[in-house]
Amino acid sequence: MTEKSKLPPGQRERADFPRFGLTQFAERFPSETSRIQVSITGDVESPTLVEDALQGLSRFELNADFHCVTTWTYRSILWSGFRFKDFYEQIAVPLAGASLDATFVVLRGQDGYRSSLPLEDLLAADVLLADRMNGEPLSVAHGAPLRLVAPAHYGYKSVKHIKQIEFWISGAHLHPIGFRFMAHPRARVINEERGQWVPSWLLRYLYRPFIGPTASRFERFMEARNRENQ
Ligand SMILES: Nc1nc2c(c(=O)[nH]1)N[C@H]1C(S)=C(S)[C@@H](COP(=O)(O)O)O[C@H]1N2
Ligand SMILES: [Mo]
Repeated sequence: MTEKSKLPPGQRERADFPRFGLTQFAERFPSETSRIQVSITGDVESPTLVEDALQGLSRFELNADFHCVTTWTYRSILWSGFRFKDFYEQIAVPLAGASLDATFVVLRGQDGYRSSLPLEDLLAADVLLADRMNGEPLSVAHGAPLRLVAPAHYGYKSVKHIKQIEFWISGAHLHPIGFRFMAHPRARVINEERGQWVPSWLLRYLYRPFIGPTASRFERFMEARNRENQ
């Protein structure tokens, strides 16, 4: 089959893969872009800083479409990295002593961004902690040095520049960024779980006008940063 699969409900294909997010993150950047350092905290026996241990996990490649909640989809990205499931089973539980009763996970980026998902969703075979994209080390625009890739969920769950992963027994630690209606606890693309309380068909129309200006803003700040670093 060479024919492309159908797009999920409400999504439209975009020709480029923009740097994207909530407006306030356009001008924030990670301070460390090459060295991976992830601290494991929350309901754990011993909070642990993971550096080299990650490289001991099996490497996986994944080809996936990327779906932003604002309705743009960029198709067929080749990611490379480590399965979250392996990170959980081979690092978080044995090294940090993450509670076996943990059900919620909060991920934090160096730019102050955060998101959460049920642990169960993160254990799916297609969820990666990715450090490479399309055969190259992850760019700063797309999440260097390490990002989550959870293709079954809207892009806002795929935290870039990961610095901390928290395992929690209760979901009380879930404090979404931005307006609450924008944060669905699972945000599965196939079920069109865009947000809470506001129907998804309405969110499609609310979000679409912001795509162009948001992408431009993120690009402008990225270019400014590149100029500064030259
Ligand atoms: N650290 C961090 N992660 C983030 C964001 C962000 O602003 N900061 N934005 C989220 C949103 S809303 C989307 S759509 C994707 C965009 O990923 P991209 O910039 O690689 O296209 O990253 C998600 N992860
Ligand atoms: Mo997004």
